[in-house]
Amino acid sequence: MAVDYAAQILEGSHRAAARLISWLEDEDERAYECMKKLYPHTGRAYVLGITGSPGAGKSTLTNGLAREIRKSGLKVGIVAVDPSSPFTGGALLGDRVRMSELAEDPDIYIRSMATRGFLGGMAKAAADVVKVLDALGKDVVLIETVGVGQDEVDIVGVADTTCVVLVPGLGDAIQSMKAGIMEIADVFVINKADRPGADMLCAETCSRIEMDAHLRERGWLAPVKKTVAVEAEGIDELWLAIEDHRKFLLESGRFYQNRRERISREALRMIHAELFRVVREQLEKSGRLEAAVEKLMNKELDPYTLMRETVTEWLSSSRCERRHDEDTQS
Ligand SMILES: Nc1nc2c(ncn2[C@@H]2O[C@H](COP(=O)(O)OP(=O)(O)OP(=O)(O)O)[C@@H](O)[C@H]2O)c(=O)[nH]1
Ligand SMILES: [Mg+2]
Repeated sequence: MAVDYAAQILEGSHRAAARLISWLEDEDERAYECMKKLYPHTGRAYVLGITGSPGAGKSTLTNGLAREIRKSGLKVGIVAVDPSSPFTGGALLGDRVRMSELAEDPDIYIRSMATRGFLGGMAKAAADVVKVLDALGKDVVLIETVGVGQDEVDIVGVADTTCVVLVPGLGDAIQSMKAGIMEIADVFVINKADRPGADMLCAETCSRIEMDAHLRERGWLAPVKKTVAVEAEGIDELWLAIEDHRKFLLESGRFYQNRRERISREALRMIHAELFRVVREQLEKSGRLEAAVEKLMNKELDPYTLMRETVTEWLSSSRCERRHDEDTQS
């Protein structure tokens, strides 16, 4: 192992963190050696997810929140997931320009991530990057994600507190929201409150929350906060609401319960990805995948049988290997 980025990261080196994240993006084996060393130093940072539709003002809010959090001396890490999504086209440059003001602060670290290229999926990638920023000594890690598709829900699994950003004037936002969104939001943000319809949207959101018996059972009713992110209005109040949620999690015991669930999910996801990689590699290298596909095409084999047989054979062959290893060792 040539360079020990782990040691440098633990000393707070942004440069080393950037290198390690690139290794993670490239699925470079060396990344995992570093991650192993960092793992015992993770779990300290508070993770805040900011999600919402494209253009809702998530980056502007994230920027504002980072400034607000810095006022109390806390160090901040920012992960912007897929700023160059097909939905938002040229947003990357805009993000860079706005975020660059923050980049001058040595206690803020910002990383943009494209969703493509991560074999283990977006959630794993984000979880890894959060761990790096955590080990780097950031007290709060903000993750910005566009709330589209399944990934959004996965991201929630990474965050301690999730803020869902809504904006007036996008039609009946609440109606068109996917069912899951009420449940993932710990705090609602009505951004662009300078626009008409903000009060109405705020009232609608509040009554939706209060009517939902299922949400009441959680013991936490998501507060709804109005902001004008471009004017930095309402950000201080938003941060207070986030801190309230953090207190609620700690006092109710939910904090540790959530983190336990997260660790369990993460472990399963990683095992799943690794098993898949190993089995796939074996099938491809041995030419058995090609042979099986040929049979599937000709209907000499069905995928259900293939699935079961592959797993059974793989298990027995790895058992044989283990026995062989044990025999040669003794
Ligand atoms: N009027 C108004 N405009 C805002 C407000 N907040 C953000 N904007 C503008 O909305 C646009 C999108 O803001 P971003 O912060 O890039 O939004 P985003 O949600 O990060 O966008 P994507 O990452 O591309 O999904 C920008 O032109 C902002 O200047 C606000 O409170 N009021
Ligand atoms: Mg953005």
